[in-house]
Amino acid sequence: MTTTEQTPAAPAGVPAPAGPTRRWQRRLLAALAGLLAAAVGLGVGQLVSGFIRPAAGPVVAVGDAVITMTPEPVKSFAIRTFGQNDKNALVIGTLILLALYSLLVGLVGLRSRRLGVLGVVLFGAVGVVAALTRPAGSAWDALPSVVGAVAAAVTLLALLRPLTPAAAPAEPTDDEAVMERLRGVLTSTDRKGAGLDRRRFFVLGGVALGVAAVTAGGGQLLRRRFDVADARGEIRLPTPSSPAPRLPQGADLSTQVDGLTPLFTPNRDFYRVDTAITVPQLRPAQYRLSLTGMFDAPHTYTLDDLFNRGDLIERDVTLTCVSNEVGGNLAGTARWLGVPLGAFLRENGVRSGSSQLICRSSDGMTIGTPTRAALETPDAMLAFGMNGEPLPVEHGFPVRMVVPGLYGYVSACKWLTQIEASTFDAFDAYWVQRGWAPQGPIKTAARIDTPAALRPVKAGRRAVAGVAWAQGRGISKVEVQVDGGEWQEAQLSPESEADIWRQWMLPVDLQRGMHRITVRATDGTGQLQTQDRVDPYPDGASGWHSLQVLVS
Ligand SMILES: Nc1nc2c(c(=O)[nH]1)N[C@H]1C(S)=C(S)[C@@H](COP(=O)(O)O)O[C@H]1N2
Ligand SMILES: [Mo]
Repeated sequence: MTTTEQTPAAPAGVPAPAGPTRRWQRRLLAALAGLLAAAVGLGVGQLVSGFIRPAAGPVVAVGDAVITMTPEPVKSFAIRTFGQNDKNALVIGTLILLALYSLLVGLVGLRSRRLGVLGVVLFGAVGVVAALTRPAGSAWDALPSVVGAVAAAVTLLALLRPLTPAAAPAEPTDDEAVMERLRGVLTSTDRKGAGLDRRRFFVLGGVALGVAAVTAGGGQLLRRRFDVADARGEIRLPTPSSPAPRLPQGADLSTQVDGLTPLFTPNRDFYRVDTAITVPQLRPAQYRLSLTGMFDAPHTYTLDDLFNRGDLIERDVTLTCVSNEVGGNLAGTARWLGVPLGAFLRENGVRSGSSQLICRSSDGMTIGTPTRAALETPDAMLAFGMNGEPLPVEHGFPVRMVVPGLYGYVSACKWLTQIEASTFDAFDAYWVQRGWAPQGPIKTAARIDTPAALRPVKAGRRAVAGVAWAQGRGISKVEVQVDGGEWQEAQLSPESEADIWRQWMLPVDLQRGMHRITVRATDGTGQLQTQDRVDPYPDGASGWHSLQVLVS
């Protein structure tokens, strides 16, 4: 034990608390000091990042790095478990880890300032490395973590000081030192003993908390400068020369069946899958789409260049994520507006030797799309409109790619800023580096929306309904089986295009008890959906969706 842990004689009249109690008190406060230091560090980091770019903030940078480094199974688990909230879960997880770490740093700092400061430096270093290894950053991105760490270290030292006496020698050796020590004891504001100035600690702690709140809030305000919501609101979408085919009367079965997915997914309900903790904010006026690589005459385009073309198309396309489980909801349908991709690529002289388009987004994401699919899929496009609005910022504003028939990870690059014509041999895109298949054609899928699994259902005639998709091939038949009986053919929403899902519906008499309902689809080529159950990794889930319902 060091002298700081000893219990000096208390002034007369003031009961001295037992040694262990104060020891614990001191440790508790030291841990709190660590926590407050971390809060100040994050707040200051947030403030500085407000001057640079939101993604440079320490928490975002570290979270981003965690996403990049997370092994695929964990990432899949996160998408499965937290769905749209996977990023919030990550940020909260990062904050909890940091909080625990900072408690420790406080405790260590009580023992040794040097080690405490080292702990802070270590965290700052993690932030710096994370920020500098982000694909789309600059050296400036390190600044928030550096300044934040300095602020945290200063805070830690300031808060630890009232918890420990001024460097008194372990054994007072001369009279002067003894007197000094005694004076310290007698004049201490902390009536409970020397070296623990609680009042001073709490005053400083309050100041730290205030600094943390003000800097974090200031950072938040500064970040608003980057927000493009207003600019998006001012955009007027052009009219397509080739509008989407008119849907037949009564096309949307969800108006008749409760719990059935609507034919078109409203933008606010559209699933979102990406690695962006802070959504990229691209200013429409500054937007550029550049073409590089294997093109004979590559151009760079502004948003107006794209809007003012005479060959704009509007198409209905269902987007699907490769991470979607059997029965999952990582799929959505929208009416997209944009530039026909095939014509666009030919115009720039894409070379026949190119097998892969490396699509880059402003945040450094790379999505590798087969050149052939981009050229030959009739409804493939550079989309800037979604369900009659400019693309929502989370869905890729101002421009993304849409190629029907391919999972999003190989076709649907959001915040698209560059297309490099290349080959599959030359480059593995982000998800391929993580073991996902380079080519990702969408597998035939059917999902039961209603009744919901294990939700009580009333006996009688009930509509069993859902959606089925096989983009590019279309759906020709959906069959339903109850308790292993005969396969019954379901009614389908009217055939419109092969690129969107079809709703299906079948009235079924359900008696009391547990029942198993299974669905399977046949695609437009007559191919029955495979019954083989496989997980999404590495090229998409397959198998028949089946669930149990309790009928009462
Ligand atoms: N820039 C960027 N684009 C991206 C992704 C991403 O992480 N970053 N994810 C892809 C994946 S895996 C899918 S399934 C679709 C999802 O598009 P949505 O979020 O608009 O539904 O976007 C694709 N485009
Ligand atoms: Mo995806």
